[in-house]
Parts: sequence; structure tokens; C-alpha cells
Amino acid sequence: MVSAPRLILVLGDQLTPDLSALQTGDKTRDIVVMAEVRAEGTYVRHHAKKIALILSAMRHFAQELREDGWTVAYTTFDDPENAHSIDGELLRFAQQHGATEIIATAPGEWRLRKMLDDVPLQTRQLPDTRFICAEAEFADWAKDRKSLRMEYFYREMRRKTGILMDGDQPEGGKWNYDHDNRKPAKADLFMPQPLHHQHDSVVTEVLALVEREFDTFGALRPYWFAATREGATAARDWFMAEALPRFGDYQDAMLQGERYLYHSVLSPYLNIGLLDPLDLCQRAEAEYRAGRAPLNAVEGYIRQILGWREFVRGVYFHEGPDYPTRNALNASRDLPWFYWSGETDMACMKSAIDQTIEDAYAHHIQRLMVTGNFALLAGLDPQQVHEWYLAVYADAFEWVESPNTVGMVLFADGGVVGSKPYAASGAYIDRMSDHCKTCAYSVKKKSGEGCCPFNPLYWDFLLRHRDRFQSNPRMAQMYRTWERMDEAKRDASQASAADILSRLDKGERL
Ligand code: FAD
Ligand code: DLZ
Ligand code: SF4
Repeated sequence: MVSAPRLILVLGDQLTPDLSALQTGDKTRDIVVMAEVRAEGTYVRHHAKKIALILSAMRHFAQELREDGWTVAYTTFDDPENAHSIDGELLRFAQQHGATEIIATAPGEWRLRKMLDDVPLQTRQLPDTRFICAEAEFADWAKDRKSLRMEYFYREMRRKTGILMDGDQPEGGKWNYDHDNRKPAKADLFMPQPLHHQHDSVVTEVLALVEREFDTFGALRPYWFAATREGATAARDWFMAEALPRFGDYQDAMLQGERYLYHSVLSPYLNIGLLDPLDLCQRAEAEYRAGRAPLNAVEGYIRQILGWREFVRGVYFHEGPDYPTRNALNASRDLPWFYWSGETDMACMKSAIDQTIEDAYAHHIQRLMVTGNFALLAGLDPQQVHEWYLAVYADAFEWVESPNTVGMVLFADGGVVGSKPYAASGAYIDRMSDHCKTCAYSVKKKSGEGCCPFNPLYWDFLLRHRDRFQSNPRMAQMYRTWERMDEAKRDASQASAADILSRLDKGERL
């Protein structure tokens, strides 16, 4: 007797040939389900480039699977039968093929895990094995700890994988070379541009579809993301050869007009499954071992993937479905409209947001210390900030975005991801960038007309949360600085903060 086919679900960020669901399935019997659906395209106002990347990579992956012998039931966005949700499509195909069982790799978002649990079919959600640290392994590491710190987790991952290890010691004698990685960039450095990929017929068709069907955020064109594993691999090789050697030195720098510096711009491919995290770490290590990239660059790069990326994923699933909704600092101000439009006179914010609108990309320090820092200091509602970050970047999926936003940037998780908020005044941005030189505001001015908004907002943030942070040893010094400040200066700073916040509340331009 021929057994009924099972449906193997492959989501838009699960485009990996050795996905656990595919490994468990049987090519001769089962049907792979892939669906372009409105529900996934609109749960936030995704950047047009993000939608195009996912749909074009999905179409290519379906073809890869067919060539590998799979039967793929693929629903295009404009298919008249499309139920426009993942569960709707699973039910439709189940009925069409007489299937009663679904095999899935657990999605990277609580929302979809719950949806799969609720589908009225027998559904198995298998662990996603595309990460270096399994969810269960993270839970085991976390269970008896008072606090979870990335640095200790990262050391465990180094020991476990043997990456950048010299026996049981870290290569070069130190676990972390960040001390060497804080150089401000100079405009006359040669900075390579990330690999731009030509449009093939699939990309051309998807771009037209996105233009037709989605009224959403961000510029769709010019469009240069790869849509295939081959293209992503070429981008990986470009990074290892051209940018990795200087990745460390200028990792925290920002330069007007230099959008990528020496960053890899590989996260969009990595997060949808076109690249593998362990492979990236091993290749970076090989560059160091071959003498082509220095240790500070290679260790810094590897720490972002083996450390931060794995750590934030562990936190997201360990903390549970309520994690993205936390609001430990009770912040409630609406997200200003300029986050969507870039219409602000703050040069640093304008640069980061304009780039985000055009590229669906900004590097980590722009996200953390510019748009993120402003959101923290101004007390913006974490939910709205979270939805913004989830929408606007091509690499944004909740498992990685929310711990960065809710935890690292906004401290809305009360200190799970970080032991203190990264709050900073304009002086930090001035040190790490050239934005202040052309800004309408003066970074040297601490209060009054034309002062850099980050300056009074910084103090206002610290004062609003004095009870929580004053006793934090890493922040106590700042409170002492405030106390030593001349009273007239303190009053002027507070008056400026109140004025800026009230202008934000009235929706005025800042
Ligand atoms: P590189 O600078 O080249 O870094 C190498 C790789 O390390 C990245 O490709 C990425 O995979 C990983 N990485 C670096 N930092 C982090 C981090 N903090 N957390 C997890 N992985 C990291 N990253 C995402 O992949 N998706 C997101 O939705 C996302 N949202 C963020 C939101 C905020 C508020 C902040 C502060 C950071 C966010 N990050 C996110 C982390 C980081 O900014 C991006 O991974 C990085 O900018 C991607 O660009 P890149 O590939 O050029 O990175
Ligand atoms: C982000 C996204 C978009 C825009 N569209 C689709 C889609 O049409 N079909 C699909 O399977 N996945 C899509 N995705 C990715 C999912 O939203 C993603 O799998 C979940 O957010 C879990 O990480
Ligand atoms: Fe940003 Fe302030 Fe510098 Fe302007 S002066 S670029 S607002 S830090």
C-alpha cells in the first residue's frame, strides 16, 4: 500500500538543503510546501528589499529542491488559490494531496510556532540545527546562572568548536581583542563596496511583483542582493578577501557616505539560510591562520557570530514568548515619524535612516548607538521600536532582532541581554563619526537653542531612571558627574530635555 504523503514545510528563512525537516522527509513520498503569503509579507511594514530578497531566494530554492528530486508545491503570491497564510496553505495542500501530517523545522518566531501547534493536523516541529548552539544546550548553560553574559557564553562556544583555540587557551592569550577595535574611520581609507549582484529573470519578476502588490516601506531599487546560494557564497568570499582584514579596526566607526566600511553585509543571506554560521567562522579563522587577516579582526568577526548571534537566539527562546513585549523602563513615547521618513535635522539620525530606507541595511553601531540610542534616551515605546527594527532591515527576524532591540538597545528586558544600557551623549557619536561636522545641531553645546539633542536627553534618561541605575557600579560615576555639575547648567540641561521631548510629543521636526 502506498502511504499518504506528508507535507514538509519550508519557510522563507529556512532555505537550507540540510534543513532538519528536509532531512526527516522522504523525497519519494513527501511534498515540500513553500508559500508566498500576504500574512508573512505584512505582519510588519517590511522593507520592500527584504520582501524581494525572501521571495526571490524562495523561488530559487524551490528550483534547487526540484533539481534534487523533491516534489515542491509552491504557491506564488498572485496565485488565485492562495489562502495567503502559512496555515491556510498547509490546510489547502493537505486536502489536495490527502496528507494528514506536517513536518516542519521550528520557526524562528514564537508566533509561527504557536500557529503550527494550532493547525488541525498532526504536526512535528523539529529543532533547527542550523545554529551552533541548540536551544536545549543554551537552556542547560543558562539554568543555574544568576545572569546571562555573552562573554562567558562565547568562551564556551570557542571551547566547544575549537575555533581560535590554542589547546585549551584562546589564540593569542586573550578571548577578546575589542580593545584594538575602536578606531574612528578616516575618509581617505579605501573601503570596498559589497558585491552587487545582477538581476536574473527570477529577480526581475519578483521586483515587478513587489512593486505591484506591496505598498510598503523603503526603496526597492537599486536592488543588488543575491538570490541564490551561489551568489551569497560569492559575497562571502568577497568579504573574506576584501574587508575582513580591516573589519576590527573600524567596526565601531561611522562615516558620512561610507555605508558599509569593512562590515560583511552578509546577515541577510545568513539569516535566510543561504550561508552557514559555522562555515563563516571557520573561513575567517582560516584567513588568520594563513596570515591574511589579523587576530583582532578575525576574533572580532567570529565573536559577532559565534558569540552574539548564538547568544541572542538562546535568550529569545529561553525567555519565552512574552520577551518581545517587555517594557522594564515603562517607556511609552510614540515612535517619531522621522524614523520612517528620515526627515530630521540630526545628521547622524538622518544618515542612518536614509541609508536604511535605501539599503534595508545599517551596520551595528548605527543601529545601536544612533537610532537605538535616541530611542532609549527619548523613552520610546519598545513595542513600536521593535516593530520598526523588525520591518526595516533585510536581515530582521524576531529571534535575532528582538533581543537586540528590546534587550541590548532599550534595556526593556530589565538586564537579560546586557548589564547596563548603552546610553551615550553626542560626544560618543562625535568621536566615532564625522556626522557632527555637518549637523544643524552643535555637539559641543550641552543645552539651549541648537544644542545636540543627545546631550540633554542623555542626562534626562539617567535622571528618569536614577533609582534603577545609580547603584550600578558601571554607571555610578555618571551620577557623580551630574551632582558635581553647576546647578545652572543642570537646570538648563533639564529645560532643554523637556523642550525636546515636548516637541517630539507634538510631532514637530527635530
Ligand atoms: P557584521 O558587522 O559584518 O557582523 C558579522 C555578523 O555577525 C553579522 O552578519 C551577524 O550575523 C552577526 N552579528 C553581529 N552583531 C550581532 C548581534 N548584535 N546580534 C546578532 N548577530 C550579530 N542582526 C540581524 O541579523 N538581524 C536583525 O534583525 C538585527 N537587528 C538589530 C537591531 C538592533 C537594534 C541592533 C542594535 C542590532 C541588530 N542586529 C541584527 C545586529 C547587527 O546590527 C547586525 O547583525 C549587523 O549589523 C548585520 O550586518 P553585517 O552582516 O554587515 O554584520
Ligand atoms: C519575512 C517573510 C516574508 C516577507 N514573506 C514570507 C513568505 O511569503 N513566505 C514565507 O514562508 N516566509 C516569509 N517570510 C519569512 C517568515 O516571516 C519567517 O519564516 C518567520 O518570521 C520566522 O522567522
Ligand atoms: Fe548627531 Fe548631535 Fe552630532 Fe548632530 S550634533 S550629528 S544630532 S550627535
